[in-house]
Amino acid sequence: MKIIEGKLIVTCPGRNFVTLKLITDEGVYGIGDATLNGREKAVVSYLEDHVVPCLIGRDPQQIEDVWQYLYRGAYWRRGPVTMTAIAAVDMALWDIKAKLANMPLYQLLGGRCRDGVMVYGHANGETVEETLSEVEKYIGLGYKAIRLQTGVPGMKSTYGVSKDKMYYEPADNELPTENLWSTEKYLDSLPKLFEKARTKFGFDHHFLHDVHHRLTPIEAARLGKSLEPYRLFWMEDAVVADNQESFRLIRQHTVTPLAVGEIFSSIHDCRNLITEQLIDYIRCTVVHAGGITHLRKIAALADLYNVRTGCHGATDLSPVSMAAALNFDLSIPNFGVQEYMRHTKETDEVFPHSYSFKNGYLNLSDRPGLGVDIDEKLAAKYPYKRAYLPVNRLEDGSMYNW
Ligand code: EZ4
Ligand code: CO
Repeated sequence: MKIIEGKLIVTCPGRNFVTLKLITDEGVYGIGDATLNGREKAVVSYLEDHVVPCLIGRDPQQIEDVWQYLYRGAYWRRGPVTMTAIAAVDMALWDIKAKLANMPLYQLLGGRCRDGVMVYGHANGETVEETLSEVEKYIGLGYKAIRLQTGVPGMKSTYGVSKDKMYYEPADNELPTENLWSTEKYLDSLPKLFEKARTKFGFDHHFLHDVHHRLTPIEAARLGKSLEPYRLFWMEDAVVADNQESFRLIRQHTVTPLAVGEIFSSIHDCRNLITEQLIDYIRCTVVHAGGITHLRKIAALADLYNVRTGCHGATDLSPVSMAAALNFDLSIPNFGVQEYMRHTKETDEVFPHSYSFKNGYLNLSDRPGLGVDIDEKLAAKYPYKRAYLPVNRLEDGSMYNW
């Protein structure tokens, strides 16, 4: 069996997505997500110009060997563009293998470890009251876990807090918009949100919060401590993890569980975080961390150190990534939670999929493969539109913490 074609499909049904379709000489094909928010075309070129030519004529069944060939063979290792490109190939190959086996992928990965995948949704509002009424909506929809974000009083806009609710999209402009940030105002206001949320809703639901890398280690330590009475499921991306040692300092001061990893592209980005038990949840995703093959290695390492997974799942991860993530989540022992932001109707139509939400859990049907497809004709109706994530500045105009 041979790979005879690799097609890149770029579409923007509300936001940009890049998809790789690998076609075999036997007619079976597989798809993989290759979306890297704000740097989409770099991955398109990496795949089209440098990877697809190396794949033509190769046996699509040799998933591990193809992975090693692309990772080691390039000489240049790691980095988000490379690892997203490898991830797309890897997803497409697993899709092909599971279709050949006539099984949903999670069966090939060892079968179900659980009945469904607990997901968390995003409740965000400009004020505490607005956030609380969003929490109420998510509870009404059956969610067991909810991420709470709220505007910082005195700040005009806050990253992670948007006007659109169910389909929140952070890449909001052709050039980066600029947000102002005040650590002092944030540290003062956030605990009040959780105090009110616990008073109103009690302790039956998991509450999460994303700091979006905006603090220094000692500030993060203080925040974790001040949130302890509200028993968060996790505090996410408290600091940038370029320096993995930063988490040691946070860990010394607080028992609020810590999650990080949505921007990591390799096991080496989190090796110390995991082996020194500095975090509780690792958030690497299938699309940005080298695909299912590499993510399974990260999860296996994490399992040895009581670290559970909590894969990134914002709207810039296409339904192809979501389907791949769910197959992974169902089949590993140390799954924790899966982020789930709903895609727009237009996106769901471009990517028909077999997963569905019920009572706080996502589940997959027994459709063979990843359980997701792409409607190329429909995709062609939505041309690429440049869109970037915002940047943050402190009130004096500088960019420092992040
Ligand atoms: O900033 O997906 O946990 N979710 C997040 C997201 C990310 C975007 C970046 O592409 O932090 O909002
Ligand atoms: Co995040």
